[in-house]
Amino acid sequence: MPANLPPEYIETERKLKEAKTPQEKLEILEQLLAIVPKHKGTEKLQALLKTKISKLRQEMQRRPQVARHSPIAHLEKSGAGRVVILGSPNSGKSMLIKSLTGANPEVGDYPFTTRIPAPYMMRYENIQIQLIDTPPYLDDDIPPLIPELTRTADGVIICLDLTQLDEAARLENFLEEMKKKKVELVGEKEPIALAERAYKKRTLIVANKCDVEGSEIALEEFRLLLGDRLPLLPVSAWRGDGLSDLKTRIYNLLEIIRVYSKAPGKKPDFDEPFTLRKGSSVIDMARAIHKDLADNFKYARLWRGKTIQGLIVNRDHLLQEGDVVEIHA
Ligand SMILES: Nc1nc2c(ncn2[C@@H]2O[C@H](COP(=O)(O)OP(=O)(O)O)[C@@H](O)[C@H]2O)c(=O)[nH]1
Ligand SMILES: [Mg+2]
Repeated sequence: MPANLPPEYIETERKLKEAKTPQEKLEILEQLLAIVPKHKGTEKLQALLKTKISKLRQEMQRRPQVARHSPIAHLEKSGAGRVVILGSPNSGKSMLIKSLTGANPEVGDYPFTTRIPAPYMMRYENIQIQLIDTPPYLDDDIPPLIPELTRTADGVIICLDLTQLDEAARLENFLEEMKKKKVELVGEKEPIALAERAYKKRTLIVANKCDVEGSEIALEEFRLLLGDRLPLLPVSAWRGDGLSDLKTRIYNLLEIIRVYSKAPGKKPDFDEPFTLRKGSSVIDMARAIHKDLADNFKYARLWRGKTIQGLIVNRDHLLQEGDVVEIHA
């Protein structure tokens, strides 16, 4: 932190900690950027503020509008994406979240330990992904907040219990009920058009408790029933089997890429990726950094692996995971 910041800056920065809504936070960050003296010694700080502002804007745009009285209104989106964890009572949803995030949701051997949906953050390499623990679904009676919450998600995990043989049949029923409520849970192969994103959700089935004896037989039955409609991954939330693979699969559910921005003559910051939807182009990246950069875009330089080093590209050039982009405006 440069020592020569004006008192007004320090004062405003203090308010940042008390900001309650993302809107408030954004306003304070913009004030900070306006106040900070513009010289060489504060360049890093200015860049940091700009990154924070653009990330917050990105997140706010993604945040769905939910009625204030709704039981999911308190759940703010955060991180690179949101994945809801659904499942029947006692299937191990909370323990799975505990093992993936290191957080401490209540785990119990009685049903309905989790009564209201609760958010947790899972670190995946250099990003955070929000996981939401949910109350269980029942045979004929899906709590209305489940389809509502699922519509706000970027991906879905259904946690099945390998020690409960009726789980697969129950799942069939659940998928049908969700369809009636206008939410379709689909596998990796089914394409999702832009207009369908609100109700078609990429889904992964996790078959939990594979540490239990005889679970292979249950797994085979689940496989038979599901066919290849939805991917099925055996794990043990308790012992840890399959969890590192699961993290990668969760990242893939989001269908995003991580792209890094770079200033001319500087090194990119690989700790601060921008996350963009797959299929995004250079101009989407410019927009994510700052609206002005997109409005005044001239050209960009691209670094990709060992083969592409500073190639000049235009606004429509498609980006890939790991790309480094330097925007010139
Ligand atoms: N053997 C075994 N038990 C598990 C596993 N995951 C969860 N459990 C147990 O299943 C019960 C329900 O777990 P919980 O996470 O509260 O389920 P939830 O109701 O779906 O949130 C608890 O007694 C857990 O100890 C697992 O991978 N293996
Ligand atoms: Mg629970």
